Amino acid sequence: MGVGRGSVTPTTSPHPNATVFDDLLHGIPLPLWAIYTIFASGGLLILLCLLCICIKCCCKKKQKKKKQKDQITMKGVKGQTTTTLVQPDVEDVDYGSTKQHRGTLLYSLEHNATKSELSVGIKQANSLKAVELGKSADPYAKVYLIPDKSKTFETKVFKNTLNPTFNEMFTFQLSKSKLLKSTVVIKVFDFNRFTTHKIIGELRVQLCDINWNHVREEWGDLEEPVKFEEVDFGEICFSLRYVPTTSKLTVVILEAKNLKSMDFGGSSDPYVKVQLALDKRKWKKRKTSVKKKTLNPYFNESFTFDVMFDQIKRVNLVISVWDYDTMTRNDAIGKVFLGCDAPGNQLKHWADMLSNPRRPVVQWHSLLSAEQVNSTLGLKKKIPLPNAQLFDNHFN
Ligand SMILES: *[C@@H]1O[C@H](CO)[C@@H](O)[C@H](O)[C@H]1NC(C)=O
Ligand SMILES: *[C@@H]1O[C@H](CO)[C@@H](O)[C@H](O)[C@H]1NC(C)=O
Ligand SMILES: *[C@@H]1O[C@H](CO)[C@@H](O)[C@H](O)[C@H]1NC(C)=O
Ligand SMILES: [Ca+2]
Repeated sequence: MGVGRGSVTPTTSPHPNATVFDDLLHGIPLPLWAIYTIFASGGLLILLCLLCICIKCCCKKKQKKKKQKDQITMKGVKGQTTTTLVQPDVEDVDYGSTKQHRGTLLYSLEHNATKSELSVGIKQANSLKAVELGKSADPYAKVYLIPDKSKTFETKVFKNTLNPTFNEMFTFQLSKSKLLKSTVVIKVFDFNRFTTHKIIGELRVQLCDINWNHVREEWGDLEEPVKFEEVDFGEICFSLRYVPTTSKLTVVILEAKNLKSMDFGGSSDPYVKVQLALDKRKWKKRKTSVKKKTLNPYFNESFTFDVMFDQIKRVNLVISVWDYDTMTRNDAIGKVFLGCDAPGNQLKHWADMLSNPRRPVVQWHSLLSAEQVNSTLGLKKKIPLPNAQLFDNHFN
């Protein structure tokens, strides 16, 4: 066997025109191994080129796909595409999903059958979504039951966090039979002094599915809120101002919106009562004018009360919206109360007023049912005064 030829031929001879090829090769004034090497490198080069082209093509395809996906999600966010127009392939499903992460909530549920009491614990939330501009939120949670929505509770407001620790417990009176037909609704909102509070997400737990032998405590995902069940009694905006040196408490009733309609024809004739209680006894009372046939009245009416500095901590301010009726008794549309023992948002407004003396502090409030506020507040009869005349002169 020759050194050059013998060792190379076996690997290249499968060529059908081997003899012609061999003759050709012999005509070239180069050693055989060099020619084979040249051909081999040429082949390798071509292969490499082909590979490059292939990869490039694939990349372009992928980029195109990605672009398409970006467009889909952006359109989805704006709500301009219907899902029927978009048929994602299997690998796209996760990417193109419009389901947004709103955060998780740790809650607990417990029912005491002897006392007919349902306790709902709102423990903490994690990785809440920032729904307003900026990267944070001022979250608080609201909890109520459906179908009986007569009672709504609120946690305190937490400033500037997406991971609040609420640790609050709320109790509903509920028999076992009603329990099985009820659903707990927990909503997490982002507090905002000047507008309606944006909802971050909500959690619904059907109570028929639960084993009541144990306390249930678990994390749940906050979901997109159910639209049709929003605002119950309406919202009201007012400002509070306390000047300790002059002992003046000023309440400006600004406006209300989305009030519940109380009259035929889907409207109401709202007016607002501003009431003060001292040590849970009815004390002073004023009211705004009546706005005819509207669910979004604008008042801008101011009321000033004398409240001594040593009394301000024992005072409750009750704001109630009523529907004026000519023929029948006026009905309460909704109520809120403020004071040092008030819940959530209402306590916040009161505390902000006290910590900013002389400055008016404006805030929106969701109205609650009159029954709930009556029973939580538990006001007693009017303060008996030895001299009614003196009372009138002094305070009105
Ligand atoms: C229910 O409440 C009653 C009265 O307070 C108490 O004695 C009982 O232990 C409670 N039951 C449960 C399961 O917690
Ligand atoms: C609200 O009332 C105040 C005092 O009466 C007045 O100065 C102000 O201009 C009113 N605001 C509006 C928007 O009407
Ligand atoms: C709430 O209490 C007020 C006065 O205490 C009473 O006039 C009103 O009827 C009560 N409203 C309801 C719905 O219980
Ligand atoms: Ca009316």
